[in-house]
Amino acid sequence: MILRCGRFELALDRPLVMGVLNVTPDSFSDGGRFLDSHAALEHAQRMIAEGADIIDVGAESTRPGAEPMHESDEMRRIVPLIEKLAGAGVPISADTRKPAVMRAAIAAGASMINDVAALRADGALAVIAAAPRPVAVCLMHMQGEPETMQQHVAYTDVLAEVKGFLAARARACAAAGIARERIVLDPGFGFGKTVAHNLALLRGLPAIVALGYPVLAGLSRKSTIGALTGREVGERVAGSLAAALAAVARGAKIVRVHDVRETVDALKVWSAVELAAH
Ligand code: 9MG
Repeated sequence: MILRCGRFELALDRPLVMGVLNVTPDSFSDGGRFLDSHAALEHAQRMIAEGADIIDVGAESTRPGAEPMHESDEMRRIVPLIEKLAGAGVPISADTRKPAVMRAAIAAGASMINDVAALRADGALAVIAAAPRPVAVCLMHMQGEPETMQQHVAYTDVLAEVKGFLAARARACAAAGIARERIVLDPGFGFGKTVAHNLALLRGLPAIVALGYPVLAGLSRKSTIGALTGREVGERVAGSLAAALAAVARGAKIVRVHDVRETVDALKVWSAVELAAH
């Protein structure tokens, strides 16, 4: 299995690490430490040196309770950063829900769009279909909107509903002319889900993997890890590593993480045990 990611072609014969670069003032997990663009660049370069395969740059917070950000503010924060990182040697992903920001990010050199709204915004599918390069797209499941998503969480069968949604969004991409080698699916841990829902999705991940697309899992430092360990955000590395390994053991091909060095080491050991014989 390969992922077409702009000018990159990523082999998915081992799990890949996507390093998180938040340039938002209120990111729940790094407290907006990388608002300053020099610090953000340094952090990205550190994550690449530590072995990150992809860097995901985002400005709009999507943590529970977060309000939407104005399009021009979002562009101002991420586009210059993507321009500076585009030659860094790994694909740069733009974490955005807005079609105009997607278009600007691609023009600035982004190789992937990470959309927590799975290209449901008006015009989003068209932007990806018309991109000048075959940028990859991560289609994530989210129930509700970040501002209120943890207030009214309701599923009859969370795994079946998330799987059905992701299959439908992949079909929408196919209908828009987006090749399947450009698509990544993501159950959206923590996005309109309780701890029990997140655990059910993690246990049931093979059912989503069975759709035939690479699956991305993002559990790093999330509140589910806090609930299971009793740890504050900055102390969730060990819990996040266990969650990442549980995800790749169930077929996830990409893990989205804050702690790149630790995750790369954990995956090296996991891969040596699990993949060497194949
Ligand atoms: C932006 N963002 C925050 N959490 C995420 C997750 O779990 N997956 C993806 N694709 N993006 C996320």
